[in-house]
Amino acid sequence: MIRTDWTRPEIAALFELPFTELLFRAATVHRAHHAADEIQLCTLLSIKTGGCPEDCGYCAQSVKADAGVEATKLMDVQAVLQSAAQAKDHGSQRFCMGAAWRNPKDSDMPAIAEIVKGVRAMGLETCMTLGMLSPKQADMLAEAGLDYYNHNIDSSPEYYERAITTRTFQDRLDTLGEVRRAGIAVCSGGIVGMGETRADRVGFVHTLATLPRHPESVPVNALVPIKGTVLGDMLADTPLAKIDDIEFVRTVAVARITMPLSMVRLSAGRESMSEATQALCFLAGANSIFTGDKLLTAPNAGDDADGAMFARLGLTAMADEEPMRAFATRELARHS
Ligand code: SAM
Ligand code: DTB
Ligand code: SF4
Repeated sequence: MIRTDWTRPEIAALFELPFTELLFRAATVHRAHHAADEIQLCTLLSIKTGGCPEDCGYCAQSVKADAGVEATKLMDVQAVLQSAAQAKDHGSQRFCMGAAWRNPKDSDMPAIAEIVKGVRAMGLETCMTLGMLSPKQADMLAEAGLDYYNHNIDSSPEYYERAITTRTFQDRLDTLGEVRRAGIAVCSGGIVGMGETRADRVGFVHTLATLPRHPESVPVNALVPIKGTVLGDMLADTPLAKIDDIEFVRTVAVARITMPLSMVRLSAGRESMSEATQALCFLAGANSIFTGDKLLTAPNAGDDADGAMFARLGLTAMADEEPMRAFATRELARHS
């Protein structure tokens, strides 16, 4: 059954289960709704890097960070399409494009729409993450054929304002509401390992699992501690604050149990994660990753390492997500 009425105590109780019991339950839910050995492959491209006016404490692209990221303008449409073609050649199914904006300007929208149309025409699924959207901008993206919009809630409502002060948690929820209303599939998740507590991780999963409809994609990022960012420097000074792998896997498992139909993406942070930890995440229900050797600004595991890991673990690339997406959309509609 698909529930959107989870309570915080129920979610806390899942986190508290003995680890093997939690994994067993998550793997059972996963197998009921997904092919457990199939992993969706997505590729990221930063189409507009750096110089962002927001102050997200984890992000190298904020003007407040001193992480050596050079600010660029929005990439040319043709350059984006070239990069998308490469991603397709490398077996990617979804092309996710990120811009370091608080929100897009209306004057950016025609170029963004052209990019969406071009990438879609290559047979790739499209995802954009551009910051906050006005209702009109959400409609324009839907009209251009955008499949997914990524907009993370990042943490619990309580922890959010400690990581970011230039916008509110409610701003995030408002944009997610506009994306849903416009008929674009929702990709929303967050970051684990920012120094938040277990209660914050409970609040984070609770917020997503009690949205009127669960996000179709739920990225779970492990903080990539980047030198020159507030949180990266804080973790460098207090290494004990680093999230432990078991707690990260628990978060993935609880996301899987509470949002059975969603694609749960093991997102940033794989580069410094052992294969054993990643394998536990896949067992716990993660079924999507970012491939390629770069995320937005930070390094990613890379195709060679991932190819070897897939061979070792007996995982396969999801052939075509479309049937799964149609299934998930139908099931979500049936239960909502
Ligand atoms: N500017 C847009 C926004 O914030 O909505 C889109 C790009 S932003 C970089 C997308 C997401 O990447 C953030 O919401 C955050 O969850 C994730 N992210 C950014 N820096 C990260 C880091 N150092 N480690 C892990 N995840 C990170
Ligand atoms: C998401 O949840 N993770 C991606 C994507 N959505 C846009 C971004 C990860 C960024 C990691 C840090 C960097 O590359 O700067
Ligand atoms: Fe800007 Fe997004 Fe980075 Fe925040 S996470 S500073 S909004 S690019």
